[in-house]
Amino acid sequence: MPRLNHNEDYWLYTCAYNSSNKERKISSVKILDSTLREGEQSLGISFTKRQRLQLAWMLDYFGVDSIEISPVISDSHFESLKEMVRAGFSAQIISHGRALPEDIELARKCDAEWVAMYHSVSDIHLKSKLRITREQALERSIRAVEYARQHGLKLRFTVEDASRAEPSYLNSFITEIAKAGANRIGIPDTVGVMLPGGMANLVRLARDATDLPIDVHCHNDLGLALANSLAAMEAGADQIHTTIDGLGERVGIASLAEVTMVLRLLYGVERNFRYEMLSELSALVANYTGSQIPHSKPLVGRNAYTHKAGTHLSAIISDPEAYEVVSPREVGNRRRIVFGELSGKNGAAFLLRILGVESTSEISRKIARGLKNLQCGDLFEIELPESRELPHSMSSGNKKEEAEDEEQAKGTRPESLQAEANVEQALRAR
Ligand code: HCA
Ligand code: CU
Repeated sequence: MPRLNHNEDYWLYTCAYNSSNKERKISSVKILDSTLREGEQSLGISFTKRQRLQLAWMLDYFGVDSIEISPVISDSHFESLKEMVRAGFSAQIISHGRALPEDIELARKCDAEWVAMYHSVSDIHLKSKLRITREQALERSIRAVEYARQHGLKLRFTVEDASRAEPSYLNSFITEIAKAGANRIGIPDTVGVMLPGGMANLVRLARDATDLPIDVHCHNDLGLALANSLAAMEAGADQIHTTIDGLGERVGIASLAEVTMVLRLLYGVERNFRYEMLSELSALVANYTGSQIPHSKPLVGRNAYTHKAGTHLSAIISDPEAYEVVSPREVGNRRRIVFGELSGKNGAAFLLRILGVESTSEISRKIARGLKNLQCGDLFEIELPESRELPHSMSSGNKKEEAEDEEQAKGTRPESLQAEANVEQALRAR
């Protein structure tokens, strides 16, 4: 039967490769989930009040730091926010709206403590969407910030379309907004056009303008939302925006599952999230909206733990870690094995074994050949039970690094340092 014990030495070189270029060590980062705001901007996604509350309850239980919703959209959203505030969640409830007194008033009517307001700062938005000047945009924004502060609210100010804004205007806009009393600055890549390095530059620009904590909100138009969110975090953003399955306007933003698991696995950030709820959260959204979780979604999709090619099957059967970096159970997903044309001798042998049939190498070879000759592609799949634990962390950073430092000081674990030295040497030799 499968050997299911995790062997940390598998990850030594992965840790070493990943650690060599990190801009800074990350010890903690917050998650704001915007499924109920940005997520509802996805085509075909619209929740009832009851569904919003159930999702909020589950997101809170999962452990996100903040949950965002806009009371401006409809009465039902307004009522949802009201009830979410009343529910006394551990997560901060954020009332999202425009930088306008009337939107702030709605937040107040719901007794929200925190508002998020956004205003465009790029010339294209000012000209084509709002038809106002840069000066008018700043003036209007400062007025909204002061209004919220005068009414005792805490606030995040998001500089919409920052990734297309003129830098000196962006810098002075953020400086003035901070002076006016904002508590956080949100840096979005509204149209998803930043490269990771570009996103880091934007965050640095914001940090030059203010000491306020920074949120990052990356759209996925070119498939870079996750990479850009991480780059922004490495450059100093302390809160990442996510949605379940990366839902959102057009093709959405970074996904909750991917961001939280990368933080744990590759950065060693231990946040005690209930990762095992990730698949259930996806399934709930799919169920509420009648849509399907895309099969190819990392971690929560049906294909995330489906193994097919013969060489993969034989490896998975003897040790799942050969092709899985997080066990399916850890994210509430299931492992599946596909039998058919590509199963090969080892797959055939495994099939016979689970059917209780004694097999020889000759028989399994014949079955493998028979499956191939059928030319029917995939014939059927089965779920394969598993009981493997998630590796503590594949990161050489933070806690793990401290532990290793301690062990190193005691002279007991030089392997990871040796691995890093090997990687650095190989890189230098190029
Ligand atoms: C929008 C804009 C926004 C705001 C992000 C934020 C964006 O959908 O209206 O408030 O952090 O992507 O810029 O979602
Ligand atoms: Cu957005």
